[in-house]
Amino acid sequence: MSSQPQHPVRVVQLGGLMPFVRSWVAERYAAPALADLDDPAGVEVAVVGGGAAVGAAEMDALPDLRAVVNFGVGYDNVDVAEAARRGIVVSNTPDVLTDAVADLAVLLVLDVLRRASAADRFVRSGAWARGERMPLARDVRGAVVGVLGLGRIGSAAAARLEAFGAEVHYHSRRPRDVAWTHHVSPVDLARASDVLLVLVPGGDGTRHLVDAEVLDALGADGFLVNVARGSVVDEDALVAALEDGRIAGAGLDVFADEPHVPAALLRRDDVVLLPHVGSATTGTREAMGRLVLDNVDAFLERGELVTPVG
Ligand code: NAP
Ligand code: 8YV
Repeated sequence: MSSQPQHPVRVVQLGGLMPFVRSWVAERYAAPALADLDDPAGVEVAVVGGGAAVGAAEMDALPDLRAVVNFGVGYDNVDVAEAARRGIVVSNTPDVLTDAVADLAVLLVLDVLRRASAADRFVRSGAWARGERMPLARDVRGAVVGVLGLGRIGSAAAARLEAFGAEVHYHSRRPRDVAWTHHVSPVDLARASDVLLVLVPGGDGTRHLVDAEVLDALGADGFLVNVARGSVVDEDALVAALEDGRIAGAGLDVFADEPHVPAALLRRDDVVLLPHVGSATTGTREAMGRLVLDNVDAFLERGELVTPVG
């Protein structure tokens, strides 16, 4: 028997939505997964999660599609230009996750400087009990943190880090009206930084913005922290820089080919590796889910999105 609801289907689910979001969307709109859709006619809204790609092929499969509602502030998974050509609007989930992601960015900056994860491994391995000593770490106070992408999350992370006594520098294409020091390029920012904190959007415009030249400018005492998208960092260049001792270490929440992490990184004690958990708290993910529903409701009722991109 078909799982198809009896009334016209106006909303479908695409990609790796979290189970509770799947339930919310399924209950509220009787929205099936795309794979379970018998007839695409009349489907106006696609709710997408988990960074699942929405490009021409997905749009071709849904000829009446008018809105893509993305679970996540980053929407590099959606071909926005192709959507615009077809008159399809796109929304994301800004602001509601800013604090959680900024907290995680700070956590990684503190971890690479103070070596908390490495120290945890040190204790668990029995090294402490054997009388070995942890190497000394670095102070956060006085460290220059260079924020690459001073947007919502970058600004929130910068304010937190300032409270820890770090000195904030940044690069965004347009200087902001802030007291922090602006640099005209990622290389200039990296040269001035002890920690380069990456918080630009992903996508074609920022692909490998952090390349070998930027990593060399960061230098042998510098750390890279990436909470943005794996595509922003040239991962091969990062591995080479770590292996050659041309940078001191890295804290990474995102990777080029998630969930795959290069084996060369898994072996290293000078990197902190997290499984893309920037927004992964119950409260934040529920707030993102509610904003997704608000966007779908607004589109179905009035043809508008609450948080359109662009
Ligand atoms: P946002 O407010 O749009 O901030 C992005 C900033 O990047 C802006 O200040 C923008 O300033 C700058 N920027 C864009 N392109 C740039 C370029 N080519 N060179 C230099 N700067 C550039 O976005 P947000 O809400 O802070 O989110 C930032 C990103 O974080 C998201 O897009 C997403 O990829 C990532 N994120 C990750 C997680 C996670 O779980 N790890 C969670 C949430 C978000 P200008 O336009 O002036 O350059
Ligand atoms: C989510 C994110 O993990 O919002 C973003 O851009 O990267 C994270 O909050 C992801 O979008 C979940 O699909």
